[in-house]
Amino acid sequence: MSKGERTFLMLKPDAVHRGLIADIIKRFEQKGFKLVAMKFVKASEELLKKHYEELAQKPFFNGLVKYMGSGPVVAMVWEGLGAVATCRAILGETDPAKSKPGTVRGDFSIHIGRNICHGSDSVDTANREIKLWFKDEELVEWEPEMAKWIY
Ligand code: RTP
Ligand code: MG
Repeated sequence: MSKGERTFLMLKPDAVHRGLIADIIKRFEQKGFKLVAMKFVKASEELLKKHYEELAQKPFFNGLVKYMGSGPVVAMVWEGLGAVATCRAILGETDPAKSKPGTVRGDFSIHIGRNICHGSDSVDTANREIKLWFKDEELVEWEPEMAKWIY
């Protein structure tokens, strides 16, 4: 694990439509992770199919791609020690019904098909997803003033 570990997070269309963008981003910011990149986009079907390519054979795949393309998303890269696993923990379980209160999905959602926010499931996946959603020059190099109070 390094302080430079990066993960890809994405607020899904339900989070955007429900006005939850700030509330959710706030949790990763308050934790102490560093924002490296962020964009507000309506993703193409092609991009979403690539993003979820590992799930292509699942019965819910077409519905998932349709939902993810039904409105804008907020795509982000966050960095910090253990960012991949800790951000997944902040999100909760895939199924909101199994997510504890205090997690994003536990607090803001009910249904597995409308679960608010995506987080990469491994460092390798994160690297693949970051490349898929962002150009190198969109990843911002900066040192937050607070960093010395976190590490
Ligand atoms: P995500 O990739 O969106 O962060 O979610 P995840 O890792 O927790 O779960 P994953 O297995 O990657 O599934 C991606 C999304 O597909 C929907 N899903 N529906 N049984 C179902 O109906 C089902 N299983 C998964 C969820 O919206 C999940 O977030
Ligand atoms: Mg996943």
